[in-house]
Amino acid sequence: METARKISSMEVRGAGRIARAAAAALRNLAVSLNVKTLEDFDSEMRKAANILLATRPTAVSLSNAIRMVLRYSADNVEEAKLAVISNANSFIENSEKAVQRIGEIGARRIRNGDTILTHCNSMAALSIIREASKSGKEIKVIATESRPRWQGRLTIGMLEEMGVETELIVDSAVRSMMNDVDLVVVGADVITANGSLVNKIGTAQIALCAHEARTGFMVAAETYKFSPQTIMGELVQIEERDPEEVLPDISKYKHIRVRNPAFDVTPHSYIDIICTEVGAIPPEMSYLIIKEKLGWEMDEAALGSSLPCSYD
Ligand code: RUB
Repeated sequence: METARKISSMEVRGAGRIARAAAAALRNLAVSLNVKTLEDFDSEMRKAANILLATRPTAVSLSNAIRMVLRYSADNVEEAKLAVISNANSFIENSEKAVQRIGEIGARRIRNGDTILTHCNSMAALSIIREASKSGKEIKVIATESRPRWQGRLTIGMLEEMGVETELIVDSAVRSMMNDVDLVVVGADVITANGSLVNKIGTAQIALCAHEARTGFMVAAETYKFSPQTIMGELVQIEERDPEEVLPDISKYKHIRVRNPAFDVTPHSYIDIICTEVGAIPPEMSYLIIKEKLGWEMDEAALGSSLPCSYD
């Protein structure tokens, strides 16, 4: 499937974007499927969902989106198709609205004259920066390169378009800049039940520096980035990518092993606030978000079923 290839190769990347792309792919598949029975429809949808799920193992947004799209009950193929189309369209629309809302809520915490440090390329984090700038606050952004995939270059491109004063730094310059930073704002791939954050590799080091320098640390995360599975004790799988992303001529070396984890875990104790579309919450409230917003997922997670059923 083309969307799965694009997500694996990171042509489509970022937790929110991959979730929306997966929802759109399932919707388009539903439209194009030429099957006679509900069983066949269901099985084709599940097959596609499993291919999408395997593309990037860390982002819970992907499995949350897939569950939301495939949550339907229908008496025939036509009804099932309509339900998938409607679920996918609502997920995409709500997800885009959530990013906008996070921007509006998070921007209130940014003061005129603030310097904000951001890492990687997060639409939710950039939404906060965009709204703060649009509301007339004079702000400066420090963006990290985010090696090995250089997502920082995407970020500075977007900040350039917004007309926000920006400095680009190498990832290892974070500590030496931290005393000039008022607030760190990053996105999220996963928020666990205890409020810890899984995000682009390097985020945990930045949080540690911010903590030591007493600089605020804010996470921008839509509620579908929260992981119901972690309530059931599941650990978040950290994606380890191709070593050649770090060392392209690795074949020259006989005794060198390259490690390339794509994400790391920031403890909740280093996070001041998580800005979601339903409000800015302390990390300790993450359990409530999972319960209230994603509560229906817990049973499935508890039962260990991989995907919801399409019919009763
Ligand atoms: C992207 C990354 C982003 C989050 C949030 O990693 O870590 O901070 O996904 O992004 P990758 P958003 O480039 O490996 O996908 O706020 O856009 O969902």
